[in-house]
Formats: sequence, structure tokens, C-alpha cells
Amino acid sequence: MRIVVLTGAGISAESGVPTFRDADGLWEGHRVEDVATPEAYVADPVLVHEFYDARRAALAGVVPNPAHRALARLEEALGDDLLVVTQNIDDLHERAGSTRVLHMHGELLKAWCLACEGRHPWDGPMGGDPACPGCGAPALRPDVVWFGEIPYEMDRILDSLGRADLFVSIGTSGAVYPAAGFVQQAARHGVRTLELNLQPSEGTAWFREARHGPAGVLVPAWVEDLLGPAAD
Ligand code: BV8
Repeated sequence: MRIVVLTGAGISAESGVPTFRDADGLWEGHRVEDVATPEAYVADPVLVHEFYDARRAALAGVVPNPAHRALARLEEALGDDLLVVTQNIDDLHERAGSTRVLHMHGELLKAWCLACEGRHPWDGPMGGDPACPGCGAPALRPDVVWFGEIPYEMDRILDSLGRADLFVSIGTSGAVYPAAGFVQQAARHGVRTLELNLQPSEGTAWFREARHGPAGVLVPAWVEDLLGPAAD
């Protein structure tokens, strides 16, 4: 069975990574347009680096949860028949053991040099204009997709959606496009659709089936339905 899983901030919530729209969410402290747009970066790069440097530093203090681990277990069983498309820029899927992960909105632990276009692993602060490891230019920005920018690997995502047997959406509010439109694309291709979310998302009506509750409970249970109980 070919499965495409879309994840959002909700899958990392139980690991202690703030979501965006929940009460104490990331956007609480900032207006999206002040920290997550190319215009914001031109207007105030110091503020934007502070925002991402803080999130990058916080990654060291969190670990994957049972939902991340259940998806890693599913990948072991399905191999190339599973693709995890994540809107998250944290590295918790990989730390849980998943390898077939596509970060459509980029990664916190990567730097993008605007001088040589190189992408480089980056785990420290990026404020203060550090030199690019490749060309030495002080031209690094977070390798994340901001509002108004085109998400990564859209062709591969849409191709996988069209060839899937099942599309599962986990921990996302369905508020941000094009990710929020994937369920409609899947439904149009006759792909079965399942939502696993704490509460109904904005696109919940498009899903053939929806289960509501914490991902740390719903995702291991769903994977156990597919694969049987995990060996201790
Ligand atoms: C683009 C990286 C052109 C940076 C992010 C159509 C209609 C309207 C608007 C648009 C449209 N098309 C484009 C737009 C504009 C815009 C957009 O969608 N605006 C919105 C606000 C209306 N989109 C763009 O600009 C995109 N680019 O469209 O380019 C294009 C498109 C296609 C092809 C060619 C060209 C770029 C958008 C990407 C922006 N970057 N992140 C960063 O992280 O700082 S978006 C960021 O916000 C996240 O990556 C994520 O995508 C989004 C947050 O959403 P969620 O992850 O869902 O988080 P949220 O807090 O909202 O919800 C959490 C959910 O989890 C809740 O439902 C909650 O109930 C649940 N939950 C909580 N705890 C748990 C849980 N579930 C289970 N268990 C729990 N424990």
C-alpha cells in the first residue's frame, strides 16, 4: 500500500515544540509578516534571525514522541511505499529514525547562502552575519520557505499524491496553502483520506475518515492497526 503522510506542528506539540495557532503558539509572539516573509527579512534581519535562532536553540531541548516513532516504524515496514511530507522545520522525524522525509517548508538546521546559493548544515545562531562555510560571504539566511515563497519539491509531492492509495494528515490546522489543498488533490485522484488531529481542521470535511485526539495516541494506534502490535 502506497501511503503519503502530511504532518504539521501538532505532531511535535507533545515534544514541547510550540504550534503556530494554539493559544501559546509561535505566532502569538510575532506577526507572521514580521518574521516569516522575505519582506520582513529585508526590513529587519536581526528580528528574523532572533526568531529562528531561538527556535533552533530550543531544538536541543526536545525529543521525538511516540507519534514520530510510530511513523519511523511504519517506514521500516513499507520502505519506499511511505513518504512523509512535513510542514515542520524541526528534525524530530529524522531523530525518530525516519529517512523518507520531505521538508516542504525547509529546515531549521540548514543555512542558505544568498551569495553562492549553497545549502549548509547549521546548528548555531545565524544572527551577526557569520561567513558562509562554502564561499565565505556573510550572506546566510534560514533555509525555510517563507510566506509568498514557493514550497520545496512540489512536483514530487503532487506526483506521490496522485499515485498513493492512502493520504493521512497529522497535526495540521489546514490553514496554510498549498499543503492545505493536498487532501482535495488526493480526493480528486480517488485516494482514501484520513485525518488524525486534536480537533477538526479547516479542511476536515474533505476527509473520508477523521479521528480526533493527541497524535501521540492516535498515530501509534493507527500504525498498530496496519502492522499489528510493535515488538517490545
Ligand atoms: C505559496 C516555514 C505560491 C517557516 C511556513 C490560497 C488561499 C489563501 C492563501 C494562499 C493560497 N495560496 C497561497 C496562499 C498564501 C500563503 C497562505 O497559505 N497563507 C495563509 C495564512 C492563508 N501560502 C504561501 O505563501 C505559501 N507559498 O503559496 O507560494 C505557490 C504555491 C504552490 C505552487 C507554486 C507556488 C508558503 C507557505 C509556507 C510558509 N512557511 N513555515 C516557519 O516555520 O517559520 S508555514 C507554517 O505555518 C508551518 O510550516 C505550517 O505550514 C503552518 C502552520 O500550520 P500547522 O503546522 O498546521 O500548525 P497550526 O498551529 O496552524 O495547527 C496545529 C494543528 O495541530 C491544530 O489543528 C491543532 O488542533 C493540532 N494539534 C495541536 N496539538 C496536537 C494537535 N494534533 C494532534 N496532537 C496534538 N498533540
